[in-house]
Amino acid sequence: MSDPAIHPLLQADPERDSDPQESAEWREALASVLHSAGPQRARELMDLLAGIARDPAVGWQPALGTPYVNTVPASRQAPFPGDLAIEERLASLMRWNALAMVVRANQAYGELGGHIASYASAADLFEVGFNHFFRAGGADAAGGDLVFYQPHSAPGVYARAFLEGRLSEADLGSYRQEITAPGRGARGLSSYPHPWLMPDFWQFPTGSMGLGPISSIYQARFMRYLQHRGLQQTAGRRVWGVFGDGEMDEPESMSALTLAAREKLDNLTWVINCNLQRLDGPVRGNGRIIDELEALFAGAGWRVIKLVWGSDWDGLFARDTEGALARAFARTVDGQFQTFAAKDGRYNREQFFGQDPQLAALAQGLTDEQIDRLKRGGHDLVKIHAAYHEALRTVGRPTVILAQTKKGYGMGHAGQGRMTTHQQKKLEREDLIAFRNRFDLPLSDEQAASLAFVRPADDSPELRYLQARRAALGGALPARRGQAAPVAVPPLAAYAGFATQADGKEMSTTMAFVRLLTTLLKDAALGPRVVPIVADEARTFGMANLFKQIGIYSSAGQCYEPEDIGSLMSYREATNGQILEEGISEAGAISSWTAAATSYSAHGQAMLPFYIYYSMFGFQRVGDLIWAAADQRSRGFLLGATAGRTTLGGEGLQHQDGSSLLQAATVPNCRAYDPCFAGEFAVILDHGMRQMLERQEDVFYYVTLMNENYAQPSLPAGVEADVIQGLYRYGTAAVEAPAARVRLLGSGTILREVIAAAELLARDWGVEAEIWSATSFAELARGAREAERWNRLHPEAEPRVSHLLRCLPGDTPVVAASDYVRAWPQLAGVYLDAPFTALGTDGFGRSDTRAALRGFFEVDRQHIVVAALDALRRRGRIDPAVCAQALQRYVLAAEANAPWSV
Ligand SMILES: Cc1ncc(C[n+]2csc(CCOP(=O)(O)OP(=O)(O)O)c2C)c(N)n1
Repeated sequence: MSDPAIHPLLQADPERDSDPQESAEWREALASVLHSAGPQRARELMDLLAGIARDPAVGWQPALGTPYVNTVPASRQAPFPGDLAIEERLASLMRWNALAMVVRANQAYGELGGHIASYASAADLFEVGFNHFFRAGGADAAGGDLVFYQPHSAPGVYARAFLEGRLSEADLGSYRQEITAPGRGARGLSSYPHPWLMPDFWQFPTGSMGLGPISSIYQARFMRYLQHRGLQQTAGRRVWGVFGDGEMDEPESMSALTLAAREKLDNLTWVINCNLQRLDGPVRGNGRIIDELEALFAGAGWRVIKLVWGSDWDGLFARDTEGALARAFARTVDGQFQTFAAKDGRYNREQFFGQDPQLAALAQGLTDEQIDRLKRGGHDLVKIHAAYHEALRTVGRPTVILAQTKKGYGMGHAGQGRMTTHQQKKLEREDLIAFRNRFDLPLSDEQAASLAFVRPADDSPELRYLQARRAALGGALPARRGQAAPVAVPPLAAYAGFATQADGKEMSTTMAFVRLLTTLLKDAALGPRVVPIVADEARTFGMANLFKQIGIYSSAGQCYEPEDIGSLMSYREATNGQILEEGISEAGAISSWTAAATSYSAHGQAMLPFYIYYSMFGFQRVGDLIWAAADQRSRGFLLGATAGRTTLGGEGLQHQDGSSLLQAATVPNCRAYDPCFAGEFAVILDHGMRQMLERQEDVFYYVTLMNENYAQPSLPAGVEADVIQGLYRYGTAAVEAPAARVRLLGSGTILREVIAAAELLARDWGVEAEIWSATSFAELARGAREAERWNRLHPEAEPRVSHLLRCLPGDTPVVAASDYVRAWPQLAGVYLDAPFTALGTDGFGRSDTRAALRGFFEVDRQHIVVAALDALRRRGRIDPAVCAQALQRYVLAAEANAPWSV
């Protein structure tokens, strides 16, 4: 047999062998097939036997694991095409500069933080990618690979950009100092990948563990979507993700693995940096994370390539005819492997190779120093290249490379394999000099101790090599583009007349949305760019007719006759289908949305995604993914349907949302609206589309939609700009010689209660009420706080008046009511000069009718009247007796407990 990796497989486990003689015969038979006919024939026979053995009578289940050795054996390894010596020197320089920037920043300001050990373990994995695999799009940034970088390795990526001449020494000296850097003429380097903070550099924000992995899967799938829909040629481009082994514990990391396999995403390659440690300690101290991940990924349908041992081990494996190494690995858990990483060669000789005589014999002839330097797979450029090369040849499946590394590699006693290494950011003089020696860096003792950055001359062999490699791969990475060709938006009047001039027609705002969407889909320019996304709720929102009309995207087309084939709304899957139906995965749906919403940047192709979902399962459920989408400068619409705590009558406390708008308001580039009427919605949609597609502003919209049917009035003329600013005057319930005046604000469905309350105030109490539709308390607050700040900074200038105060000047009491918590209207209320009362749905939801719920939460018309009268009483504008009468009249017995009490 020529293939050393096969030997250990052929050894029987003596402890579990009930008939060693028979086992030996089978083993030899297989060995003989391998010798004479080769591995392909061996696989055929194994398939045959496995088929028989899976018969229930035998009950055999294949183990998903393979021995703890490299999947690509030395004999089948692709030759390394680069200059190994130069690449190793370059990697050493990057390790040093990355370390120096973190240590320097922390010497200057101990509070800045930063990480050395993660990149120290990942440097070689990155470098092989950069030198041989990660393709940039060149001038056409849309053409390259998409690479997700492990966030804590950002210093290494900066260190490379420094050698490439993309960042200066002053920039490296401004790591984690984005605010003060420009004052020094430098560019601040963000802690982790942030497209918002470094917009021409980072593409994908990966700092929150788990979000990079799931996003990368949906990015790879979205590339296929673009291709299948005929929008862009994406074949040949890949998505790479370099992630941590600890990060794989995040539910998001794992939740879409089967989707990637189902969709046959062979354009996706993950490299998992298995340094066996996370922040606190070992990822699986008592097990082996590589084995666990192998079973997980293999079970999910991925190609798994284990990259466990470096080339130095090849000779040991070749000599190990008895399989002693494989057996020793099988006995060794990660906690112990970590200790081996932290200890020196002598310890490893005694404790690992000293386990049995066969192992000891293998180590004979190796010095302690050589044992110390035995590389793990993820530190061997040749082996890494072989694994990546193999991944690229995989057809029909995504690939994961499980690369074993040492955390803090090369940090010596100061960090390698240490429990505390993740947060290590200070190194003593001796440690720095030891690092210099370890990587043979061209630095004097003093230069090492003073953390001098190293950059060879531009015409040095190293830098010429570095630049040539990147030039061959299309240019520098990471690189992000911020613009795409604009897309024309049809005029509002052309498609939204039914909403803006509704003239009392009954419909819900959800129905209005679906009708608007359906029309936009037919627009020649915009239509193909629209990406409707649902998480198994299209029927809930009345979108089932779109199934047939535009089809559900499926890379496999439709391999069955749908049960409802004759129907107008037949469930139609198609390769060029337009709807992304993500099933019950909000995390998946929002990741799809983000991929479409950033297509203008990642693919130079602007798209317009609409993800419609139960509003409760958005910001609350996947808020961190939305935050990442915001950081990624997404453009698109999120639609919180069945919104509000009292519009979704019977559903109760898990479905009824009273806070999504508030959460949306905390996202800087999110525009959050709560329209009551279809016409308002249409205006917001029009404005948003123009802002994102024509003016290319990096904002996205969160808009609530209701499923309650009611009469839709026509939009008053000329209020469009006010709708966008968050407030317009809907009307006044006029009274001749009023007893007092009040202003009522309503948002979403509760505006209708406000309108009714104004009529009651006029009819029953002689109070005149202005009615204001508050389409967005968040936008009102945005305008108000900007004016407030400007005025504070310009005390002697003519003061600016916000839209809020222009609409609501003076001290007429204001009462605002919504289907959300009081904090939503209070966002704006604090900027008023007038007394302000907020009504809302604070507390847990309940199941009951809408009317009962609105009464319970005290946001119905009667409670609004009482609140308005009370506001007037507090200002001495009406008699307290009037309030008491009102309570009696509307039978509003004071409840013992407030609705929010628990
Ligand atoms: C959602 C989230 N939770 C926690 C953290 C804090 N955190 C940062 S790195 C890290 C450990 C990472 O371990 P691993 O993925 O194994 O990567 P390594 O640094 O070991 O290469 C943790 C817990 C985070 N960034 N995001």
